[in-house]
Amino acid sequence: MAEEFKPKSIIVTGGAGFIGSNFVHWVVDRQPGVHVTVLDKLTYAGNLDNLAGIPDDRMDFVRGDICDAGLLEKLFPTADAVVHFAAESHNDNSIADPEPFVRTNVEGTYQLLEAARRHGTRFHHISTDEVYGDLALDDPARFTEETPYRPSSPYSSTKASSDLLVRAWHRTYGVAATISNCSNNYGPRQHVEKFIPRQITNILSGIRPKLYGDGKNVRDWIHTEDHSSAVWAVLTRGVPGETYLVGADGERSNIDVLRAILAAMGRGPDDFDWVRDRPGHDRRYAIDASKLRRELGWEPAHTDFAEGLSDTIAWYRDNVEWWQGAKEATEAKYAAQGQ
Ligand code: NAD
Ligand code: TDX
Repeated sequence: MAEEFKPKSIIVTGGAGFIGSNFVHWVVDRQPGVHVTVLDKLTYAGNLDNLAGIPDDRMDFVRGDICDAGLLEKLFPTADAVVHFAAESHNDNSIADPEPFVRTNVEGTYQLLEAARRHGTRFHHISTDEVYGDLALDDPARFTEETPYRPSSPYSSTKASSDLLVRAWHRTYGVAATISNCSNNYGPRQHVEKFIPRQITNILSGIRPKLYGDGKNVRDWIHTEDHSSAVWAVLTRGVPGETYLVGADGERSNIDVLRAILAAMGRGPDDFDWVRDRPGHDRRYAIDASKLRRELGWEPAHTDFAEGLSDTIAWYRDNVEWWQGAKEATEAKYAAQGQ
C-alpha cells in the first residue's frame, strides 16, 4: 500500500452518468473534507437530476467536453486529482456507431492525460473488465491484472486503448496514474438501455423483457456502491502505475438474472422474448479481485444479490419520471436493430 493520498479537491468526469453520479454521492456522503467538480457533457446518458440534493458548497457542475483542452486548462490548476468516468459506455451503441466511442474514450482520455501531465495532477482511470475479452463458460479461470488484453467490441477496444494511454503516460511522463477495471455494475440511476434497467422498466411499461442469443452469457455483477468504495480505495491508497481489478464474485447467467427479475416482479419464468444476439457477444466475464482485497483491504458491502436487485427494482418503481423520457427512444432504437 502507498502512503495515503488525501485529495481536497477532485474533478470527476462523467459525474452526471450512472456510476459517476453514484461515486459523487458516495464521496459527498463519506468524505466531508473533499470538494468535487463534476465535468460532464450531458450526452443522452448524462442527467443533472442524478446530482440532486448535493449541497452547493460540496460540488460545482461544469457542462463541457473532456476533449476540450482549453476548458481542461481552466479546471486543472485547482484540482488535486481527476477521477475519470466519462465515456461512451454501451456496447450495442458502439456496434451501431463507433465514432463517438473513439472520440470520447480515446481522444478524451488523451486530453485529460495531457492536462494531468501539464499540472502534475493525480489521475485515476475508470475502466472495464471487457478489455480482457471473454472466457468460456466452463473455463475455471478468472481475469487477473496479468491477463492479456483481448477486447472484442468497438466499446471495449476504445476502453483498452485508453488504458494503454494511461500506462504510457505514467511510464514515459511520470503521470501519477492508477487504473481500475471493474465488472458489470447495477443499482439506481442506470440508463434504461442497459440489461437490468431495461428489463425492469419493460415490465413496468407492459413490454416483454428481451434476452439476447441463448441467454447463457455470464456477467459478474457488482453493486455500484461497492465500485465507488473500490475507486476511493485505489485513488487514496493505490500505487501509481498499478492496475486493480474490481469485482465482488457475482457471476450469473443473463437468463438467471432475468428470471430473478421476473420472479421479484410477480411474472412467470418464461414471460420474455428471445431476440437477435449481439454481434461478437462476449460469452463470460469473471473477475479475481484478490489484489484489491489483499493490498488495499477492500471488501464489498452488498453481497446479497437478491436484496440489491430488489432495492434496484424498487428504485425504478419509485422513480418513473426519471426514466420515462428515455424509454420510448431507447426501445425504438432496439426495435430497429431487431433487439
Ligand atoms: P454512463 O453512460 O451512464 O455515463 C457516462 C457519462 O459520461 C454521462 O454522464 C455522459 O454525459 C458523460 N460523457 C460522455 N461523453 C463525454 C464527454 N466527451 N465529455 C464529458 N462527459 C461525457 O456510463 P457508466 O455506466 O456510468 O460508466 C462510467 C464509466 O465506468 C465508463 O468509463 C465505463 O467504461 C466504466 N465502466 C462501466 C461499467 C458498467 O457496468 N456500466 C463497468 C465497468 C466500467
Ligand atoms: O436487452 C438486453 N438483453 C440482453 O440479453 C440487453 C440490453 C443486454 N443483454 C445482455 C448482453 C450482455 O450479455 O445482457 C448482458 C449485459 O448487457 P449490458 O447491460 O449491455 O452490459 P455489457 O455489454 O455486459 O457491458 C456493461 O458492463 C461492462 C457496461 O455497459 C459496460 O459499460 C461495462 O464496461
